[in-house]
Amino acid sequence: MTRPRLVYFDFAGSRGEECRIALHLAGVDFDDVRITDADWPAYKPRTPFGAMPVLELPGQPPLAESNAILVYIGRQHGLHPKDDLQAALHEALMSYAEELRHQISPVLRITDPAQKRAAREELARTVLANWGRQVERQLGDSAFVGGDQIQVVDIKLYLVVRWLTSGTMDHVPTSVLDHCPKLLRLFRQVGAHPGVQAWLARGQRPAA
Ligand SMILES: N[C@@H](CCC(=O)N[C@@H](CS)C(=O)NCC(=O)O)C(=O)O
Repeated sequence: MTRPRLVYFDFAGSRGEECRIALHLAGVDFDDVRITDADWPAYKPRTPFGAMPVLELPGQPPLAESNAILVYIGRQHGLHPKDDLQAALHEALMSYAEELRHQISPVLRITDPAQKRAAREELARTVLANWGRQVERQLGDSAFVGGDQIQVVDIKLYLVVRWLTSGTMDHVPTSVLDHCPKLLRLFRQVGAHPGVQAWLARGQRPAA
């Protein structure tokens, strides 16, 4: 291996996509390795914690956990605050985004149509609405969390907001974060960022 490899499912969303976008914005020449469902059981035991994304760096142990990967990329390439407290504040938001994903996952596994509808409507009304409200309280008037420069925290929030508001989660209305104008503005700013646009224009398989 001569250059970094970012390993994730062939899916243009969630934790893997946020790491790919961060690497792209950082200008890192990396191998975008897509693991198929068929190949996943063989690769899984080689990952640190049995999950992806994983960042493989030449001559180094594999790095797992999306937030650790994002912070590492951010620190190396000026996409994360240098000030320790500012960095910790960004990392708190990133952890809060991961907490949300862990709350959503069990609801997405419900298959019975009536139970699924009820659970997702309840999720939108309670967990998702509250998550947006709490994040909104942390945001200021600038385009991004840390001011007018995009950083890894913004990429993480962008992916989560895109997922929640995309309409791909049945019974979760696209208006679920309409009470969070600052968060929606950040989402639009990240989506309009030239580096993010350039990544999205590569024609990745669209996904929330
Ligand atoms: N906390 C981890 C969660 C990783 C995770 O759950 N990854 C999912 C994909 S988004 C996965 O690998 N699922 C397959 C499996 O667990 O077998 C992170 O932030 O990277």
